[in-house]
Amino acid sequence: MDIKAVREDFPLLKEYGDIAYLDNAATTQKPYFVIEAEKNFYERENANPMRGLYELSQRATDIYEKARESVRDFINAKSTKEIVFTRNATESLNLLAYSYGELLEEGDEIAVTVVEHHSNLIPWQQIAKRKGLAIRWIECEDDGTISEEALKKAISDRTKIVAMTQISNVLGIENDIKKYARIAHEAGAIFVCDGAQSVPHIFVDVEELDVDFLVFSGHKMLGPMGIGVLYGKEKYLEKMPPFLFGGEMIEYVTREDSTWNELPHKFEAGTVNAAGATGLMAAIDYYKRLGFSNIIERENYLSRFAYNILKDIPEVNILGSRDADMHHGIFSFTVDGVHPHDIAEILSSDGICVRAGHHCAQVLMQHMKTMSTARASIAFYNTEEEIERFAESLSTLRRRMGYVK
Ligand code: C6P
Repeated sequence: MDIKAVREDFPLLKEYGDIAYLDNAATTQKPYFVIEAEKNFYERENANPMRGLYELSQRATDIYEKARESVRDFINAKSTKEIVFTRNATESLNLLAYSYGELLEEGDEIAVTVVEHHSNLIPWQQIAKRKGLAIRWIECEDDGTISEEALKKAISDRTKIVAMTQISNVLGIENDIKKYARIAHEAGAIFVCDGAQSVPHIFVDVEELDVDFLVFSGHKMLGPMGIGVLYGKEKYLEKMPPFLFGGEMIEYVTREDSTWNELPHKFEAGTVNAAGATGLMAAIDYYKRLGFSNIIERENYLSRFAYNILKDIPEVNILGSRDADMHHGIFSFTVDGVHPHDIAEILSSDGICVRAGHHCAQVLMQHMKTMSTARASIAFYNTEEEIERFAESLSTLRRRMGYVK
């Protein structure tokens, strides 16, 4: 991959060539093609999709549905009926918890791991409170991985849902989703996969994994903010009640009652984000243009490169696995005696962008007996030079905070 040429595709990276953007797990930068696709929608296709009978509205509908097909193809879903557009992974999980939760009964159980992002936890907690369900915790190993034993321990004959992230946004570890979905199914539960950190970085094939639901966000995979995806098996989506009510999600309305539109429109109430969907389609096209396997290869290489430098800085403690390949470009770390917010601020003064805090994973922080960490996260467009600058800045950090060594 010609990284110099690739970086030319990203206006922000060109504009601010002197910053090292290492917060890709929070959101990625956007290539021209994505920005242009959104702009083009508003300049040439803009009308309310699915509403008008005139040609422009038809065009808006067509491009929106084309985007849905491109997402279907990207994750290998059977049908576009199984692709619901939302605002982001968070909204997808709220939809799911609210709607699938309606099908559950008092005493039913939901198993979640301690490494989950709040978005794959709080919606379940809330529905559990409302409906008298129980949350069961799937504990993790010291490196953040989930063992088969831990999963089996958390499952009972009352378990109806197992919710698990494929890649942790804090530790980068990957769970064996195919195996764990099978175990959930054997126990009679459905399996919900949080793909917010995996879909952008590894091949995710819903048929192969046999997950019942998968959620992800466009903005973490080069796409625009405000567009996300809920994939769900048709048989479950059919059974679920709508989450939001209003325009376009209905079939027929009388004074007394209403019936619902067919999938996926039943879950897309109100005017949709067609420009965002178009941008997401452009992001998927860009993945294909570069070759997803080339992207994965490059990210694995950079991940190993970063790990091997960071592990040799004595005052830096990397959380999670000691295996470079288990990080998927995500490194949470602490520096002896320096608060993570100070780490992020000093790095920022050197033009390096990392995140600091609890990363919306406070249960994991409690498990690791810490309040916060700093986190660097890599994308294929990062360079070796950026990672070296980051390491160099880190290794002078303690001295700049006033420590002698
Ligand atoms: N994690 C991070 O910096 P949204 O905000 O809806 O696009 O994605 C939510 C979400 C769900 N699951 C996982 C595993 C995630 O990492 C995220 C978002 C960002 O780690 C922002 S908190």
